[in-house]
Amino acid sequence: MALAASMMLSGAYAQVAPSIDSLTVTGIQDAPVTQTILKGAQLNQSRVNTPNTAAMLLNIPGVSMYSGGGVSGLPVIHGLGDDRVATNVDGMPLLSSCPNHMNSPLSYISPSNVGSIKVITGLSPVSAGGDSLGGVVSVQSLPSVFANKGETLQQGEVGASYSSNATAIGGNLNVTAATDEFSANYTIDSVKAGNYTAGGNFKAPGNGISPSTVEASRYIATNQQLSLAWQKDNHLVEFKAGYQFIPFEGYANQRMDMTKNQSEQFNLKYTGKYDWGTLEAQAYNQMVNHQMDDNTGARTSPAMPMLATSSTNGAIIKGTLPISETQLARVGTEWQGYKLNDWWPASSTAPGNQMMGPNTFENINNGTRERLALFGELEQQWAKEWMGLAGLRVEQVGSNAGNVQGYNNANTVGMGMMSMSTNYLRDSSAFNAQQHKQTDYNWDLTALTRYKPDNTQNYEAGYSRKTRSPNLYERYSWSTTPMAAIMNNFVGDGNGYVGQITLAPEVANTISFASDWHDANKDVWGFKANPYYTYVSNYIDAACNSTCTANQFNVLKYVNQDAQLYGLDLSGNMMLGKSQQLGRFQLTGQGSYTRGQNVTTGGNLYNIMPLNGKVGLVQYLGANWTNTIEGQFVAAKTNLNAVRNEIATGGYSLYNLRASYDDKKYRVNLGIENFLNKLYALPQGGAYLGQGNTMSMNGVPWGTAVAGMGRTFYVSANMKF
Ligand SMILES: [Cu+2]
Repeated sequence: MALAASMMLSGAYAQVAPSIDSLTVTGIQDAPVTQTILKGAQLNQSRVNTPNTAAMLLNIPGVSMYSGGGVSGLPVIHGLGDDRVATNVDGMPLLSSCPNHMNSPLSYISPSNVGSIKVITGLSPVSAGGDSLGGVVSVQSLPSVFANKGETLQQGEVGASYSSNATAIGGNLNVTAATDEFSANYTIDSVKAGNYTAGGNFKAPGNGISPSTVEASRYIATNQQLSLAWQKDNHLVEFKAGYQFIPFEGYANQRMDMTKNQSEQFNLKYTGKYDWGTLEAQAYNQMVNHQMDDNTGARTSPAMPMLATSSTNGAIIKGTLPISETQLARVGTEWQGYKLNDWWPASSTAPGNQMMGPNTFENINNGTRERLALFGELEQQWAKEWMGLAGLRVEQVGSNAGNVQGYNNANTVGMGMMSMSTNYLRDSSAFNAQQHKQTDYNWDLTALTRYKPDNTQNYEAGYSRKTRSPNLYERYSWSTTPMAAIMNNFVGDGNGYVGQITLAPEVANTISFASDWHDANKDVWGFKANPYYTYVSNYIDAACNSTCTANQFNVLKYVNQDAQLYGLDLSGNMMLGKSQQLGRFQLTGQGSYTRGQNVTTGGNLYNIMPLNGKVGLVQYLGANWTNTIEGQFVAAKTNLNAVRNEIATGGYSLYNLRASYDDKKYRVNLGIENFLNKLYALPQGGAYLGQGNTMSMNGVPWGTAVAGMGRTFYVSANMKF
């Protein structure tokens, strides 16, 4: 890095011309009231002290995160998480290729390579994505930079970070060479951390190893990207090749750790501006090679290799057409073809162990999921203060999978008193006898209106219908034997899951009202409120598979039921005053309440973030310093999902201190998170399974939630050159 930096430093500073990456269309431009765009200084603040891109969204009201691995969070918006959120990176709606959803879409981009983040928490237009239920998370990598006409430029950025808890270290480098027409960029980001320690004494059952250590939380990850871009007049062509290598990532709420994840990505995009509007055309490919095992770290179960490979190919064509001064149309089509194999080779470490041999266990064999979508939407300015948006999206989702087999073609292993039932033959025969091919015809609709009487207030109200087809694991996981079923789990609750081929798509009907009040220049005060209600028909929840026991882990099956979610997001900021010596002071606050209920059973939905809020006091000192004292307050989680034996978590408050210096060339951040070293359980962190015999369904006692990180001191520095 130092060598590259010194080489680049010899290059002359050049003026950076803005790229036409963000081509805007003349005519009406109106953003959703619940849309948050993180860029510039705000984006830089959000990437401090995290290697996890999903965690960058946590200051947005209504957004929370299912945590698992250290770099692979899954965003949750208004109680709907994981596949239910339309998540894309540089326009690619990637999928998790793992029975535990370890390799989440946002794990393929490191925070240092994020150029901007757009999140819509409320009503989202159909053009923003399909095959999901509501919110949208759209992450763009750093935009291509071009030189001024007739000039060349070389520039870059180098950074390093350290966090005391878990001794997390990271480094990143970004170099660009460009002319006015051509731009080449390379980025690399590497992170490494040990197991973190909880605040206070985290006493997990059987934890004689090291109290307060959260086992299976260490990780090592590297993401690299090479970007080439060419622009001429009103045309921009971008090619991005990404490579990820994760040799290890622990999962404290799963029975397995990731022992390898390797991904190659290719993304080719064209953006052109024409007399009639803007054309975007994109094609992408991702190949994933994923491995897990459970005899790692503090786990005592025998080795059980689990492998998955996938390929994703996709194409998107979108047109934005200003029809008149007051009308704007968007039309587009999307295709995605996804292939998945998930198999578990016979385990060699337990000779004679017929539970796991002599065959290869086929979890998903030649799974395919193919989406084809068409959408059209119209924005119209009715009057100076009023605009309306209406859009329709139709989507066909076809899924299929081949026949399967268990570790052996029998229903029991062992003999006599030692005989144990696996039902491998019974379950695989029943699965193979069914028709596997399923085709869903889905349609989405968004209709809303916005009212902006003046430049201090903005309102939005409307309705959306969104549809998500079941993923391959929800449809094609087939084995009911606990040892196999517990490996199919992407909610981190410790239970085993069995799929159901005939599951219907989930349909969410949402009504939402959003308001935004602020002073005319948005620099003194602001206040936002967003109440919402969603009814989900055929919500994919879980039911007991055969017999279930309270306060234990059980085998469950996916079922269609009905659900409702409602809640309220509030956020605000206010300038408190300024002085010559102490700078300006701002008070910021946000709060979110979400309630999720299963209408069919009358119970609660799983993993709903309890009432929570943040209050911050921010000091802007001079042109470059920003200092923050923040309090984070979370209520106890008492609305628990009964069928999953969801573990209750207590209420807590955390306090953080942050300081950052940012000028054109240097950026330095330091601070202390959780400075009172509070011991707390993560409300959406799942059941603690980081140690012990995790291969046995109740080999680890039920009842401990994964603890959050204790006090950590962090420092990071970046330099542009
Ligand atoms: Cu995995």
